[in-house]
Amino acid sequence: MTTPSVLEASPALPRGLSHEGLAQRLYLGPAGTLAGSAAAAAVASGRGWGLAGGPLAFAMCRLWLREGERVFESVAPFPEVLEWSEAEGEAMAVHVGRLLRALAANRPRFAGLDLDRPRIMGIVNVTPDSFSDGGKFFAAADAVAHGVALLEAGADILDVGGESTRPGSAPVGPEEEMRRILPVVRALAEKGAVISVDTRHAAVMGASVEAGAAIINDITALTDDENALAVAAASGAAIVLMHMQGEPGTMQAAPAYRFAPLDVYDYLANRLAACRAAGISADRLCVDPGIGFGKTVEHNRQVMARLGLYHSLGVPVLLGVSRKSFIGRMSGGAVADRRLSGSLAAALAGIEQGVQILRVHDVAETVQAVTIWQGCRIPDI
Ligand code: 7PM
Repeated sequence: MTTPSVLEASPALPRGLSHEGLAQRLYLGPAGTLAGSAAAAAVASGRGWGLAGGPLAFAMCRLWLREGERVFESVAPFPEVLEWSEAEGEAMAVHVGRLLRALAANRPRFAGLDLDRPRIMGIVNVTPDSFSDGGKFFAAADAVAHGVALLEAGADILDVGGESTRPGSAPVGPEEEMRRILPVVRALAEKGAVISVDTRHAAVMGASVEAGAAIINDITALTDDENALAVAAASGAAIVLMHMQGEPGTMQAAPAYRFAPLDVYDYLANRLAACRAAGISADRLCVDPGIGFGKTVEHNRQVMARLGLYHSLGVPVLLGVSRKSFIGRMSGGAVADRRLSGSLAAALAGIEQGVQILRVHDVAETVQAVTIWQGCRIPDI
């Protein structure tokens, strides 16, 4: 097993640590999830809490504490966590209470969708390989047809993107991006689909929402374009804030973290705070740990194994693992079009940890996998 040297498994909760800023270095998540009648029994007996208002519950907590460059990782039942936090002082008790409430609280509808069951976001790429007008026209028509097929396969959301974020790729300007995606957004929105737009450009965000998009999905979490925060706020749309370290062109060169799961958490917490300060209400926000964006295989694995942590941010969690290179690297080098089974396995690992939205290429296959997972784990819904 490759445990990072910064991480120390702590058999007992560390005691007597109280000093300035301690609460801000304490993180909380569920230690695994219960489902179906086990979840119901745990909640009814007071031994467990519902997770994010969904059908899963948790009966034990995971706890992380940053201590300089080290991270203590522990697991404890609720009463012990509560007793521990009170013994550590008022600030810690308040902090732990806040995190526990955020973990458990009902999530309101996101872009009009109930999050009482996992939602599937299908990927619609509009990236013409021809620069003739004919090529662009056919790219739009193909993208609309693909979007319609994904809706028929059971997609709840269509994520329309016109800029390739492939590592090493040249950025696309906002005008070209709008020429590519606006006809597609308009056509699919007219069919009643919930449209998300994968862009980091403020002008594209504004025009896409005008054209009917309900969600802005920004891999830079509204940091790349100086107008993005204001435009997104004024648009009224729902927003996905994704974590990325570095820039698509160079992000895989040398990703480095103190401890990736917590560094990603801190980044997302800061971006949520920036959005709230810009007047965006919490019910419009969603977070995404950004698997593959400035992360080594080991960083991706560390984050994937701790997805429950992000529920303590109090908003829905979106996960994008579909066909990503870590799946190839973890399975003997499978190329992108041979990563379906690994993608489904990673998606279910997310569902097991209460992720509310999955961003995928293979909608029909993912719907089947999630349906069967639910039928076996939560037979009563
Ligand atoms: C090349 C590299 C092509 C990476 C495509 C990609 C995500 C996203 C993308 C994600 C959210 C891909 C990515 N990935 N938006 N946009 N979350 N919110 O594999 O994981 O689709 S582009």
